[in-house]
Amino acid sequence: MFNRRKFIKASAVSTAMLAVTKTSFANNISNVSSDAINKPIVISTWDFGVAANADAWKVLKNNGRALDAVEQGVWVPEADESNQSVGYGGLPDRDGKVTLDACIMDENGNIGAVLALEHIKHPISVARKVMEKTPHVMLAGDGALQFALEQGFKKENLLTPSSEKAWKEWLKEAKYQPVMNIENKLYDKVAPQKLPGNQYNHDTIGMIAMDVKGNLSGACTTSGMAYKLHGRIGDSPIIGAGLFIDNEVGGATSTGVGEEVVRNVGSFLVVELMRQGYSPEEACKEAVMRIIKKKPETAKNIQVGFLAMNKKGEYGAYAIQQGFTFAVCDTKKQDLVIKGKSYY
Ligand code: SD4
Repeated sequence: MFNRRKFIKASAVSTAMLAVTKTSFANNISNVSSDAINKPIVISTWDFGVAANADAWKVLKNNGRALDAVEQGVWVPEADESNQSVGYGGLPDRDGKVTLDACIMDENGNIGAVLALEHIKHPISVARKVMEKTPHVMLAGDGALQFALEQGFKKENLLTPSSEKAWKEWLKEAKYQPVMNIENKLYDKVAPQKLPGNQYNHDTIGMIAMDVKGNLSGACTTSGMAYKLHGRIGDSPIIGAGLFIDNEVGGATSTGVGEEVVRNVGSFLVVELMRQGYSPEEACKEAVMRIIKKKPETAKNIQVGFLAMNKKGEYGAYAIQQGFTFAVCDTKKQDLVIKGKSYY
């Protein structure tokens, strides 16, 4: 039988424990002199994060705001036609439509997101407009497009000839089988970007920056899983799943099969674990372990990676499969690419 007294006792203990661990990170931070904090700094997912960080850095090094840095930074892969997983040139859904997901979060907990937005090259900027110009936090589909056009964004065809070709190739078998282990199997032999479009069907840019004032912001933008059902949304535009920022603690972002990230509210989990004193890498690892524990069979064949940074400017990552990389740019090094650790 359920013993209420025991339960009250147990929850009191765990709340107390939480309170202890919770204060530990905050104390940690207040004990660190501002000089010891690694700032400004920007980190982002995958190798293509190097070019994105470089543009974010232009803002950060001029004492700009982290929010402007992440928006400017992720513009780079969004506009890059050869990047088939973000923005213009992204691989389409199974109906041949390029639908984009993006979200942004600032140091004050302000958020904006667009879901399944078509025809707009820079969904991250539409997400920012949602945040700044509307009483809402998310706009989807036609409504998001209508809003973007009203805000002066240009309507464009985002399906490039090479993505269209890859889609037509895919239609021959029309098998939805995300190639999650590209990096795992081929990382050392072929840069993922060089793979034919029909094999290269995921990767997203998630970016977290801390400016000279020590404020954090993040952005996440993607064309989502290639050949998804029309209207499918992954983790990337969902605050708490694909991105989360808490200016007292740190920020986290994710890449990979969004369904599993959403199921575990991944990025929020990573930030909360850092609040309890986990290092960024430990927090990312624990979030990955939740995914594996919940769906061990699924996890064997998919990739999910988390990337995080805390208020000291320490960063770390962890993924299910090998091959997850992230890029770092700070006062010491501007083009660092790090191979994240992984479970398999
Ligand atoms: C999604 N998380 O739509 C995105 C895709 C991705 O690496 O990141 N792939 O589920």
